[in-house]
Amino acid sequence: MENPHLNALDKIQRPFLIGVAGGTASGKSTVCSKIMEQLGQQSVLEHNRRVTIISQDSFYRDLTPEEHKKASRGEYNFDHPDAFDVELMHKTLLDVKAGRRVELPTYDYVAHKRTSEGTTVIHCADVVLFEGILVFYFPEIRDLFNMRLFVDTDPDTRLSRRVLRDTEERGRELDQILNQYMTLVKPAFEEFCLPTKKYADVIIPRGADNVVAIDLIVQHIQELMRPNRTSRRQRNNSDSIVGRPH
Ligand code: UZR
Ligand code: MG
Repeated sequence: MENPHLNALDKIQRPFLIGVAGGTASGKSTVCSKIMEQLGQQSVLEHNRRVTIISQDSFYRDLTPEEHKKASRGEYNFDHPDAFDVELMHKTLLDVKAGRRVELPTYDYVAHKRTSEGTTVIHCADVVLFEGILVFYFPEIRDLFNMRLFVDTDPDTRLSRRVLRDTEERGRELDQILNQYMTLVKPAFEEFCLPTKKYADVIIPRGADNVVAIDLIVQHIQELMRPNRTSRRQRNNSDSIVGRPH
């Protein structure tokens, strides 16, 4: 049977780039997966996929031996803007916007470095979601987005998720996780991530649990992608408060 979403997606001229920011363990990846799923894309093979997700985590810099020692003691600040390879991130997103195929480095959270296992190839898509703690921090990257979402989940919920994730998936000890959270993660969130909430077009309280917000966002994306649509501005003769199609 024909997928109506695919038909709508067929008509988009260039990638519609959506930035998804929010604190650690706020549910950014889950929100992205749900948006993708609701656009009817989750089951499509990567190279045919019209909606794709890129994570800012792919752009963590390789650490110097000195920084690596700090990281093993839990003292390296991965939540600071300097931890990212901004140049590569910018270049990759420009390539994405230009509809080119890009290769993402693979990052290993246990070894804290890019793996030698190779890159992940991302093919040109119609909608690209770029998620990460600091995706609105760098002006040259922030300006590339057609729509900006901020996932706003309570800090206690985020901390409890972060503890579970770091112990289960990243092989870390509880005392190290909590110490790192209090000394690095939380202060960096307050200094660098939280102030970028003001750049969001839509703030999503309760993250991925917020089915109404996700539904509205998906409807809006579908509306923007509808072939021959009349713009909201033309219909209402007023500016739209969500999204800035350009
Ligand atoms: P999300 N991070 C690691 O734990 N290890 C690394 O090698 C690289 C990053 C963490 C980082 C940040 N902080 O809080 C989090 N630390 O990944 C961002 N410490 O990812 O948004 O999925 O929580
Ligand atoms: Mg994540």
